[in-house]
Amino acid sequence: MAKFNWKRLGLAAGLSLTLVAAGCGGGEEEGSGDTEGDDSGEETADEGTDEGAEEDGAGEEEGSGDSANYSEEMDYTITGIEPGAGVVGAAETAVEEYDSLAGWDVETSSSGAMATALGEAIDNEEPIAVTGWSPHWKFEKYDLKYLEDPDGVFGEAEEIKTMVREGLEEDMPNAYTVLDQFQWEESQMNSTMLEINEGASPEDAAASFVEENQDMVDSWTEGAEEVDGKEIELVYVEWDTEVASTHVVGEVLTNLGFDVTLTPLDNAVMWQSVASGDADGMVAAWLPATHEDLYAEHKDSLEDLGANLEGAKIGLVVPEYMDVDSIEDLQPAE
Ligand code: PBE
Repeated sequence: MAKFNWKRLGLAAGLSLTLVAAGCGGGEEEGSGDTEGDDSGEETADEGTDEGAEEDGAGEEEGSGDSANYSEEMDYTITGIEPGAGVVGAAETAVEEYDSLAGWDVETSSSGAMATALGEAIDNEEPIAVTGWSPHWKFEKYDLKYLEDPDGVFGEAEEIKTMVREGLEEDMPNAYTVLDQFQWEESQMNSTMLEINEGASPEDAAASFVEENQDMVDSWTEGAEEVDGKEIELVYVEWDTEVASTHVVGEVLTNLGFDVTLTPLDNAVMWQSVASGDADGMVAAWLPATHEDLYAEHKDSLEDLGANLEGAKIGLVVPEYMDVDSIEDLQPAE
């Protein structure tokens, strides 16, 4: 809880600083315009133009100065997440492929630590580049942008897919039906993630999603019958997206009478456990690019139940206030 309150405070502080800054700028311009405007009407028009030009000039100078220092200020470091994540692997490939990232490091930690670092950087209007993905609540909470990736290292649009172990259809046809029919939209996943980010437990956020979206949930359970305490295990990684989706599916299965276990694992272990049949399924497969290698390794021992969400994306994400648009705008350490 403390973490979330702190973030909200931080965001509020960031916003008020921006407003104060904007207010000051506007005040000064108006002031000087008014004073000079008293001298002559004609001049006012000219000065208006000059003023505009000066403003632009100042803006550019500031911008290029910042952008020259961004990479150094960031210590030539991309703020990553869990070591096994596809987006971290892609960032490492980007460091190898882009001249602009020569000598950079991809620092790994956790999705939570990345989010904290991002929030802190934004509070201080400092530059930061994170391994990002969407859907994600960070785009609702902050003004962020993906850096252009002209070499296509981070792939194009991704789907999040559902994978189950072989034999699930025979053993647990009702769970199979639900997993096969589970599919939702970015906005729904976003609102669930945001609720969790704002302090709700994943269980509570999932329960309220199910309560508020009964028609959609009915379309997932259509044709599935209630069971009496049959055990099922879903595996996931503690990425915000997967925490949300896995708990929503877990809630639906619980309501059908299943005894549900949700187990957080590392990415590679998650794939392995479904492929080996240790776990029953997962809703966390990012394809075609993010988990391409893991899919290639395990696809013959899994059943692919198709997309549960379309229009996902990964890439390097920076705050809007950074005057860079492309990975190529960054600067090598060497
Ligand atoms: N992610 C979220 C994962 C997939 C889901 C983008 C952090 C990854 O990079 O493997």
